[in-house]
Amino acid sequence: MRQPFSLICSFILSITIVMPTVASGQPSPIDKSALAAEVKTEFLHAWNSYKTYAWGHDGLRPLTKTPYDWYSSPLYMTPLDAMDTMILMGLQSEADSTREFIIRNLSFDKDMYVKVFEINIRMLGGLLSNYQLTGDKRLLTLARDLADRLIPAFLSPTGYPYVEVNLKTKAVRGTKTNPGEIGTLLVEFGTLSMLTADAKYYNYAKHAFLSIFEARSNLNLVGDQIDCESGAWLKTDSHLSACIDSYYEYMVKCALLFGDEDCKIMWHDSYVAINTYLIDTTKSGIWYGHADMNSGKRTKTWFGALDAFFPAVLVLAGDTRRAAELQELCFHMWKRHGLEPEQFDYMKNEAASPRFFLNPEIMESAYYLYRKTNDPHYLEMGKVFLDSLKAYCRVEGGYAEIKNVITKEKSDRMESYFLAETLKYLYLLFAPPETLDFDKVIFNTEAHPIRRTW
Ligand code: DMJ
Repeated sequence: MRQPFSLICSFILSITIVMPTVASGQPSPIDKSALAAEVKTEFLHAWNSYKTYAWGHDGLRPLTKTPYDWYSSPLYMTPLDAMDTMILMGLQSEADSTREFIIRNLSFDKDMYVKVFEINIRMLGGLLSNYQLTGDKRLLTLARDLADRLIPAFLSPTGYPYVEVNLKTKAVRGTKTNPGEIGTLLVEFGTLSMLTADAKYYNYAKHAFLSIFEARSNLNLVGDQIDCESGAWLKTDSHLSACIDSYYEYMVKCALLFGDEDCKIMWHDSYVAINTYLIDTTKSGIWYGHADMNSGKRTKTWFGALDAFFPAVLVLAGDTRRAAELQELCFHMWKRHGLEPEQFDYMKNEAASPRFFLNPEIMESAYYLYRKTNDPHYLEMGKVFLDSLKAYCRVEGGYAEIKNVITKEKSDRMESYFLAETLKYLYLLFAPPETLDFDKVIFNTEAHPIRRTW
């Protein structure tokens, strides 16, 4: 087993400057309990829409009011992903009946290929978190069964998991992977090891994580596509966005959750590289852009909805000042079009990819910053996010993604993470702090809180 947990508060890196708590001293004009109740109402709108139009399936298409499944047979992704949000919101009987449904119906004994990354963060993370919240051992049994079926994915020549694995036959496919998919397994697999006293889960995920870190360039950067059989980099663009984002997130989180010293070192080296090559000081502020992993040359002046996870990670890593500065830029990106785009060109001050997938990251960062600083500014920010979501994404059949943040044209999908993450973080931002002890949990990248009970 790994080293004992080291003090969360002591995880402040030498290169960071910690900002003192900054409460304005002025009474907040924001009515937190009314806003928490409003978020809960919106959660129920989305959840009841799923129940009415898509029950028994993975997700809801809110415009046509029809269900969708990821694979040939449903894995009940929305109910499993949403269950711990219900618990935190005090929707106990809803959570209990959802849990019974999952336990009675969910089986992983299915001859179908699934995406290792997505199934890990949504389903394994959801099962573990709900096990910890309820003590229902049947959830841990399901979690272990799922992890055992995912393990064949790790049996590549490099130790990087294949993209997909067949849950029944153990066959694998998909060799083009990325640091995000390789490095976002240890919170869940490591937790399973701790809860079952079986080190193999930790070891597979840790080996993959260390191996991809070892494939970094001389500049300590990673690219955004790599072959899991040859180990060759296929794309060398380096950034904080999709395909890399949670690779960095899990360095910090695993250092805190498991006291893993390797993860702490990986983060330290990576953060220096990020602040050397990705950081971009512009007239509008200090952004993080794209650079080539080998030359360090700027490739794009893009930052996007997914990159907005980074302030939250910086709060955890102890760099609250940088987190607060970056969150202001994220907020600017949101306000520019009234919703944040998938990609924002910060030099042109406009959307580079105008889609919006109901993403949670910017709310997650607002929540972390509010818990850390107690500054009501983050509550005001949260209210803007909630108002925009209601104005542009709410439809009769739930909440819809947006094709174009400029025209606000909608698209027919509501991902399970809208219930697992987006509305959870918004709720936690406004809810009383005792709803969840922020200092005692680590959220996986799908917002499933994990408590260090070992
Ligand atoms: C979620 O599935 C997870 O947060 C993941 O890490 C990347 N982002 C999506 C939602 O934006």
